[in-house]
Amino acid sequence: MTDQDYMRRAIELAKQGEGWTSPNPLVGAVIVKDGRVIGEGYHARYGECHAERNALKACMEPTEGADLYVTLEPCCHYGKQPPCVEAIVQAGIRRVFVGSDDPNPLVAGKGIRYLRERGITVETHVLKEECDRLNPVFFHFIRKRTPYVVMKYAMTLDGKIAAYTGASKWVTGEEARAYVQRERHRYRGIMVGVGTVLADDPMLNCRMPGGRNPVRIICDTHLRTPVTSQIVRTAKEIPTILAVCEPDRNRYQPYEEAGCQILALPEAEGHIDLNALMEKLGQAQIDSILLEGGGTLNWAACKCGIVREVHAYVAPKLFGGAEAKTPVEGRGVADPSEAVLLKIKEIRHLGEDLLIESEVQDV
Ligand code: AOF
Ligand code: ZN
Repeated sequence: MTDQDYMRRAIELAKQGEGWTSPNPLVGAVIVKDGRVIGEGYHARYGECHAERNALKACMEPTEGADLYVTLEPCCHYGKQPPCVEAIVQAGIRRVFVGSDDPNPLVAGKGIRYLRERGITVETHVLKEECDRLNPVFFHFIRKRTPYVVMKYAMTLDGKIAAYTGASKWVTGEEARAYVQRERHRYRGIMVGVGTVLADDPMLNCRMPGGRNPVRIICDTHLRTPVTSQIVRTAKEIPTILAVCEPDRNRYQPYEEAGCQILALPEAEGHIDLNALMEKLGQAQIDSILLEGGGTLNWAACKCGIVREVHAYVAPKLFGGAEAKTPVEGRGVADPSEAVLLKIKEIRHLGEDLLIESEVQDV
């Protein structure tokens, strides 16, 4: 086994925390002595023990002289947990192999320095790119304090999200739809426009067994969400935020009684100021959002620059129709030179469909 193999194992462990650690990172750790793994751990849940301490606790034999492989720089601050670097020193670890740097200003290089000052050999950037891929959300949120927004849609090969009648069940197949449920578990929030609520009356919950429901966020400038909608009726069980520009507070009452939280926001170009909304959601510790449209909201989100990734599920079929809805509508750009530029990150096959994951290029 090489250093990379042990780090790969640490990455696999880190993924087991998916959906539960937010707004903290996914982290995995492996402890190796005399060429054998003697302890493994990962960060399982927000606020609980860090990966390094979990791996140390799992060791059934003395850790003196052992090596630690950890996907993120060990912390050196008192937060909800005591500093991992202290536990590492106390355990007599000889060498530490680190994947990602920790951009958290409380850590940022200080964890590595602390270890080196105490005579521990530290090797950094072991499988850095793979480790970094665990935590795009954490890296964004710790710096910006606004949610990492992933725009998601399912379309036909001719770019339609529904037939001209509005019927959209189904565009993609079963495997792709099951994958979407997994994605809903992974992100803290799910956001749609009121048009989607009026058209589909969706639940926007996570139907993956053992999954976690995202906080539902409805962009509803004029408060048009029906009180009888599934979303409002289940707002006591699943956190639900209605983002509005409606100034008449008397209209909030039935929604608030049903369990919804109303966020009143300034208006920008006839709809909710999405940047103001992101600030507020960040303050509520919502670090990531799956944006499930429709087209009007998707365009507004692209235009104001809050979208970080685009996940397009593409079904090998054609709907046709000049009136059939497309994923991103609004006004659009006037010229190809004004396009929102993306970089393809990954393409996967999900049954008969494709998932194309791309990142928005910073301009
Ligand atoms: C985690 N899990 O496995 C590691 C983390 O408030 P605390 O004490 O939980 O500290 C959170 C910070 O600790 C986090 O922002 C990151 O910088 C660092 N490392 N955090 O939640 C872990 N290793
Ligand atoms: Zn720690």
